[in-house]
Amino acid sequence: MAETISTHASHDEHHDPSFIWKYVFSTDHKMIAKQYMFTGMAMGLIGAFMAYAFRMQLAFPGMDVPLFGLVTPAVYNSLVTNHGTIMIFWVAMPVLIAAFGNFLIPLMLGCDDMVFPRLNMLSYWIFLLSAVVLLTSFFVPGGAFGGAWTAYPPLSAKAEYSLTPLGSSIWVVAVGLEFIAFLLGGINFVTTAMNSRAPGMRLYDIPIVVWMIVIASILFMASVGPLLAGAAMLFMDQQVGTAFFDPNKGGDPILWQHLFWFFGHPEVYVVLLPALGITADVICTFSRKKLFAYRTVLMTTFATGVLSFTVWAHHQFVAGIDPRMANIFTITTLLISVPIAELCFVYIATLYGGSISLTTPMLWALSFIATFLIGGVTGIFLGASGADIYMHDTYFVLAHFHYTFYPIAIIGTFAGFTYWFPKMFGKMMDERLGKIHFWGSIIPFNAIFIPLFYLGVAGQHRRIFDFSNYPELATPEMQAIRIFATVSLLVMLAFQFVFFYNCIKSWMSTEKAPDNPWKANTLEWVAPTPPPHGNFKELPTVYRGPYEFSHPDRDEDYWPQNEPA
Ligand code: HEM
Ligand SMILES: [Cu+2]
Repeated sequence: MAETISTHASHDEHHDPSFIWKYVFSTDHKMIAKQYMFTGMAMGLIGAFMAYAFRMQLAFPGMDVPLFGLVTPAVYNSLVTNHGTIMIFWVAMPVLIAAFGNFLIPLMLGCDDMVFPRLNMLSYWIFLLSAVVLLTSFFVPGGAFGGAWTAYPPLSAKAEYSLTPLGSSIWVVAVGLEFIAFLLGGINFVTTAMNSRAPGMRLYDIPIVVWMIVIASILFMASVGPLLAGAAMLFMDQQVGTAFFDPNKGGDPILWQHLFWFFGHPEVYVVLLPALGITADVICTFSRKKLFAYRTVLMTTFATGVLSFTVWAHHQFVAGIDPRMANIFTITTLLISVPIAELCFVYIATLYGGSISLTTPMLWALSFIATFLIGGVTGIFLGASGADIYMHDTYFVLAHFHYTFYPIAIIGTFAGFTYWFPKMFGKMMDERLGKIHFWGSIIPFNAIFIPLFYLGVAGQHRRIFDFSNYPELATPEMQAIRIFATVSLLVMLAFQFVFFYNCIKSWMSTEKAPDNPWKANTLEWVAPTPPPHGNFKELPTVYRGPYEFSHPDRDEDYWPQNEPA
């Protein structure tokens, strides 16, 4: 409470904040959202650059990769490990939850800021510190951690088993700091959504994207505890001489796998839910309809969250768990595909009969459904323990989870970014460039990963540095497939310049975006563009459902079904 009061006081004090107060020590949720967004995107460039370096190595083993240099076996491992870690913890998390959550929650709830603005700022700075700590590991003796993003002991636990003893510990510390940052953020998000809504806004009037970010925050906070404890134990194994995970001294490496995946599977839903929410809102606006079966979607999301805590051992079918246990985890895994399939149908039902306009954000949102469906359907194969024993740790798994993470981290981000760009930066983006960027990303993405399903079924193992060392896996026609995937990646990366050019061009343009350019019906578009400190000229009163907010710019012709009966 004290926090809230002091913020209101500071609203008055800092009417004309200096550069430092405005951009560095800002407690304004919109500025913190941008800080998270830019940091996340910068880390995304680093993660993509790593993918470029190791995919070049896979296509042309032993070559001096342009702009990077030689990829030795140890460097390969570090790159793959940190690519995975960065993409999930330092890209998907900050962009989807922290950036969109910070930007949207107060605006969509019709309030002036987060409940704990200073905690919010602290969260960002701890997050930035964690990113810096992680990146320093590339410059220490031995290099960055190379024991995979899942950090299984014994490779990760003991100096004598690891090529990167110092890098491993820095990795654990960085991940721990990152978790703390998101714990602080999660507390803020949940409290704000529960306590700080505009007058008249019931829980059922909260737009689905806000709900999904809030539920994701709850999932994160509920799952991260055991892993934080596990990280502390791993750190002690590395540096203090304990043996929690060292079987030679009575420890149990499988314990780590349980701690990791008890967090790791819900974590997939932590990043998935915000992306699903963003997609839902974009689809509503551009099909001119409200979300189909809103309350059912909300209940489904809660149910998915609970179920996501019951599937973790599907990652451990080959770790020697009892086959009867494996059956149980097979069943829960197949069960969790039901609510996700339901959400896909909800999207299609929302589109059905709508007046659809294929803007750039809408193209991204539609492609989310198509690509995520491939990720989900291939997951059903892997969830069945019998099939997984054959496919485990092959490129089939790799292609499967990229078909879930790419829609989440990349498509979800671009859908949300291109949709809310006018509100965030006060300018419109160029639609033509936006569409070129869309097609230039989505076609090469499929060209990279569809062949990898094939390689996986053929038995190609993941995390292998040079397939010419494994003649049974490196037949000539398979090398051609690897080269095809790498070239597709180069094409995709080249098209990202179109995006950056579009951002800069739009941002520099002198033409101001209107307050509600898409004629959307959620509350954030009622605020002036870009929203000032404190967001709304006067706090709005809500008297309709989440997708029926009437606003000055509301286009009656577009929203016929929202008229009160
Ligand atoms: C930009 C396009 C991307 C490409 C071309 C790419 C490519 C790859 C490849 C080839 C590997 C496996 C290397 C090996 O096992 O030897 C890999 C691993 C991985 N990638 Fe990606 N990736 C991309 C984007 C992403 C995104 C967006 C995410 C998540 C949000 C992600 C998460 C991961 C994870 C978690 C791993 C596993 C790391 C490990 O084995 O420890 N990747 N990626
Ligand atoms: Cu899982």
